[in-house]
Amino acid sequence: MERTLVLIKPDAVQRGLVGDILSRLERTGLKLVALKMLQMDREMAERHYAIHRGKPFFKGLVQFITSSPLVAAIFEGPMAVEIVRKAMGETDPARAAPGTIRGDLALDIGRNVVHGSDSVETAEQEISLFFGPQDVLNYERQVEPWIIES
Ligand code: D4T
Repeated sequence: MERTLVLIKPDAVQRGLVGDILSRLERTGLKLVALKMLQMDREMAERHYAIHRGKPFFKGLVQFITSSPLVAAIFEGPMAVEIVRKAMGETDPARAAPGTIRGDLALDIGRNVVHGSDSVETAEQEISLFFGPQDVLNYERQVEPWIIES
């Protein structure tokens, strides 16, 4: 069982795409186990994107990700990391296949609507930046329709 961190980035929140993106991810069959809306500050953004420190796009990336609220989520399930990466499509929307989140919705590489962890190890670190253990909820996913007994 894997968990992965998803960020629905500020451009997607501003464009009203949160529901669409969450829906696409839910339809992969992965289970949503944590969800929150927040605005990242510079320190948090620099930690999240530490691997890109020193790259030419780092400053713009931090500015963008802190510019307005985003939505953070954890999806859980077998191969969650790979399934989310496939659903997102390539980093550069120009290269992302139609049918993927970025292929259908993103405008350019700097505003590519969504983030997903790139490995199980990275996911663990990224999740701990956004969520505490108490934020991750445990429930059985019902595949049958709900029957409410009166
Ligand atoms: P994230 O981390 O946002 O899920 O994106 P990816 O995992 O798909 O891609 P990444 O880590 O290589 O890039 C992180 C982030 O930086 C932006 N970026 C990237 C950019 O603005 N210019 C660039 O040239 C690159 C490579 C987009 C995503």
